[in-house]
Amino acid sequence: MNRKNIWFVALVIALILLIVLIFLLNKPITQNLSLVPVPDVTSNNQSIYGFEDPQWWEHAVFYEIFVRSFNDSNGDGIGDFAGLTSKLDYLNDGDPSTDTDLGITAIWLMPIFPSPSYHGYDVTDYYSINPDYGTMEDFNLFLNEAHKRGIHVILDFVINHTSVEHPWFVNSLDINNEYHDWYIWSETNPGYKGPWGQDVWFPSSGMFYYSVFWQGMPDLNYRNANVTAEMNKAASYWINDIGVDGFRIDGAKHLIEDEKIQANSKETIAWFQSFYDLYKGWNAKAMTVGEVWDSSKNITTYLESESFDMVFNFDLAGDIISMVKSGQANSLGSSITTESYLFQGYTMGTFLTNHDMDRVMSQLNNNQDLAKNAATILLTSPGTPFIYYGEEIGMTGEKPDEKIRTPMQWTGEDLAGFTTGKPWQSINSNYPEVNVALESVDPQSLLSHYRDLIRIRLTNSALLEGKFIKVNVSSPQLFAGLRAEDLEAVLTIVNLKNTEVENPTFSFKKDLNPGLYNVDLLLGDKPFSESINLVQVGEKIDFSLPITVMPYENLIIKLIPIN
Ligand SMILES: [Ca+2]
Ligand SMILES: [Ca+2]
Ligand SMILES: [Ca+2]
Repeated sequence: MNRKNIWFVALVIALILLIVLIFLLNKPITQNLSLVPVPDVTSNNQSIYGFEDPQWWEHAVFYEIFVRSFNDSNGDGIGDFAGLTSKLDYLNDGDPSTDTDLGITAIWLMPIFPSPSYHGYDVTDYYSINPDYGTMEDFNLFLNEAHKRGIHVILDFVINHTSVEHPWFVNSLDINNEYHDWYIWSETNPGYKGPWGQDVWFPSSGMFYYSVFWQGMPDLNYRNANVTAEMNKAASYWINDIGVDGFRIDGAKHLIEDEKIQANSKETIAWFQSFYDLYKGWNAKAMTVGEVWDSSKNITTYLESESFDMVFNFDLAGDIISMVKSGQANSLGSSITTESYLFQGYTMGTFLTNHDMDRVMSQLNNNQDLAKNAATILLTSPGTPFIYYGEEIGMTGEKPDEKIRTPMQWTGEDLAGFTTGKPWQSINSNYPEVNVALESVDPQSLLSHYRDLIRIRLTNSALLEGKFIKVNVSSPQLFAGLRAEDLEAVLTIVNLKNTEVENPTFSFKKDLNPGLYNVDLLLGDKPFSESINLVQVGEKIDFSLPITVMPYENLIIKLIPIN
C-alpha cells in the first residue's frame, strides 16, 4: 500500500467514524421528533399528587361540564365530544411547564346518555352516548385525551329515575309485563305529596306511578333486585369496560322511598353502602360523589356509613356566596370552621354554584371583585373544589335552567366561537366582553385569577391537606384563614369591601407554633418584610402585618418556620 492509498483509507475510516458519530448524536433527537409526545400520567403535572394517587379525588380540582353547551365541532349548534376534546388544552394541556391553561385535574360530565330532553337527566339508554354529542368512539377518544393530560373523568349517573320514554317504563305500563315492577305503581292514588310539597303520583294506564322530580322522570323501584342488578351492570360497563374514573350520583337521597319517607331513608343509605363495596372491589381508585341536597348534618351520615367517597356541601356553597356578598368576614370564617369540623376525616365537594343554581356572577350582581373574592375563598378552603363551566370567566345567568346552562363564551367573535351554526340556546349577549380569548391575555381578569388560584392550590400541600384555622382580624371586613400542616402554613387574606385596611392585626387559637416565619407571597403584590413573628399570648397566637390591604385585595401568603 503506497502513501497515497494509506491517506485514502484513513480518510474513508475517518468519514465512516464521523457518520457513525453524527448518527449516534442525532439518534435521540430524531427519536423525539418522530414520537407523538406522551405526557407522563404517573405524575399529575400541576399537582404535587400523582395520577396514581390512591385518593386522587381528595387532591383534585374538578370542572363541571354541560357537553351540549361547551363546544360544537360540526356546526349543528350542539356541543359534542369532538368539540370538547379540542378544548382540553384550555382545561389542562398536560404540560407542567405552562401556566396558560386553567389547570383543573378532573371533569364531571353532566349526563351524556341518550335522552329526549336537552339536559339529559331523563335517560333512555344507560349503555350509549347521546347521538347529539357524538359516538362511543368520540367519547373514548375524549377519555383517552383527558387521561393523557392527567385529567380524571366522572359521569353523572342518574339512577333514581329514567325517562318515561325508556323502554323499561314503556313496558312497565302493562301490569303483566316483567318490567311492571321496575317502577313504583299503585292501583289507587296514594295522594300524599313529595318532600317539597309537589305532586309525586301521576296517572297512567289506569294506575298511578311515583315520580319525585317530574312526571317525565318516573322513579325506579330499587326494592326489585333486578333493578339493582341492572344498574350495577351499567356501572360496571362504564368503570370496567370503558374506563371512566367514577360517578356523580344524581338525586341520591331520594333513591328508595319508605312510604312517605322520601329522602335519606335507611334503605337508601344501605343501597349506597353496597354499591360502594361493589365499585371499590372493581377498582379502589373508582370514586363517587353524592348529590345529597340537604344540610351538612344530614349528608355526613352518608360518609360515616361509607356510602360515597365524597358528598357535596350545599350549606357551605350558600354561605360563601351570601357572606362574600354581605361582607361578613367573621361569619365566613366560622362557617368554614363548622363545616370542616362536621366533615372531619371525610371529603366534602365544595363549590360556589352548579347547573341547578343561578350563576355566581349573577348572584354577585356582576361585581368582578366579589367574584374573585369568592373564588379565592373556595380555592383556599378545605374540601375538593368543583368549578361550574364558565364560572371562571364570569358568565352570568339566572333561571329558568336553560339560562344558567348557556353556551360557553370562547371569543368575542360571532356566536362566541361556540358554533358556526344556530346555537341550541342563545348565547348570553355579554360575550363580547366576557370570553376566554379576551380574559386569557389580561393578567387582571377573573380567568387569570382562577388560573393562579388553581396552580397555587395544587402545588401547596397545606392548601390540599392542611387543617383550617379561623383567624380573627382587627378589621371586620377582612377575611383571614390559615391552612396549617406540621411544617408550613398558608394564610389567605381577603378584603371583602371597597375600602382600604391599614396595618391589620391577627389572632388565632394556638394551632401553629409561635416564632419567626419566612414569608413567601403566593398571590398578590405587596412589599413584605422577609419574615413574620407569630407571638404567643396566652392560648392564642397574635401577629401583625405592616401593610395596607387595598379594596377587595386578595393575598395568599406561605409561612415557613425559621428554625
Ligand atoms: Ca355538534
Ligand atoms: Ca400546563
Ligand atoms: Ca326514588
